[in-house]
Amino acid sequence: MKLAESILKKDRRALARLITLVENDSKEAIEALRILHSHTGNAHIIGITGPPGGGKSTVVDRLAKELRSRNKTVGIVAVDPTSPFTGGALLGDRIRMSELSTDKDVFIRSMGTRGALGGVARATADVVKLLDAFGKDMILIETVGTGQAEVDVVKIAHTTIIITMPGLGDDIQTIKAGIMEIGDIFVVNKADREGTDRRVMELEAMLELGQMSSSWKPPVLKTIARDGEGIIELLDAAESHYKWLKDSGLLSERGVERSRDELFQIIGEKIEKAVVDKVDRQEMDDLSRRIANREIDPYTAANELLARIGLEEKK
Ligand SMILES: Nc1nc2c(ncn2[C@@H]2O[C@H](COP(=O)(O)OP(=O)(O)O)[C@@H](O)[C@H]2O)c(=O)[nH]1
Ligand SMILES: [Mg+2]
Repeated sequence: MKLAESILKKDRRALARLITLVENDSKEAIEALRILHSHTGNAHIIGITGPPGGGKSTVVDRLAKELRSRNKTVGIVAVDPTSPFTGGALLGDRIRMSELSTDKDVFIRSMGTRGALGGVARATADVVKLLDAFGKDMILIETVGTGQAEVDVVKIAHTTIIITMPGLGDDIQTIKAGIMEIGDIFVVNKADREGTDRRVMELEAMLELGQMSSSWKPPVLKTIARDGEGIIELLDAAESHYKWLKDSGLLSERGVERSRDELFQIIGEKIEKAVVDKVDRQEMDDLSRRIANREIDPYTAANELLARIGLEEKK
């Protein structure tokens, strides 16, 4: 209770401590999240993804500065589920070098896969909730756009920004394969380099082929994040997207969908835990072996286990 109250009183150290508890899946964290739930739902959550080295961290740093000049408070979560050696500088390092590091209205947290027991997407979602309850106006999540874990991370966001750059012929393929569908705004960063306009045209052509059903047409913007160019337009586009989500009713619709997913995830975890508490490891292994040996089918086996907690399906 004390920690949740401290969050509402904007105690930054309590926030940092609670985030660690969330990452470790502790009981105290759940208790705090329970209390804080009614204080969430006010932040605009932005996911920023794309291939390593494209300039995500630089864009995040610039966006945060622009937000501060608009008097908005900022939370930043940097997620790297893959490896620390993905090319670009670690966000923490980049921010530490910038004037944001001393701004008490910018809260920065890096997350790895280690410690995230329920999966990195789940831990990130809870950390974002804490930042939301704390009262951050905008929350920026940076993650490398390469795999399913990262796509799951980005799904937490209201607005997804895909960052790419000119050159590197292959990475447009990577974007196409994985994350093209989830982009609300596309950015060609490093617009100081040759090939920028071609990359913009490629993206626009790909977008023409895709999502025709939505009334939101993802814009393709050019930035030179290193020099802060195009950042105002990018932030304006993100805010237009959020407004569109609200006006179209999609924001609340997606909120309900997300809550349903969360509800079933919690229920699933609770049932699993209840079963695991009742059945010892040896028995679980034996049952799994019998399924593998085709001595019993998994439906019957599951029903046997569910019977131990009174949830078996009656014939
Ligand atoms: N030429 C140029 N370099 C940039 C620009 N933005 C970022 N960079 C550089 O690109 C490298 C990778 O940037 P970073 O933000 O760490 O990329 P990330 O891996 O996507 O987070 C760094 O050396 C940046 O200084 C830009 O607009 N133009
Ligand atoms: Mg980065």
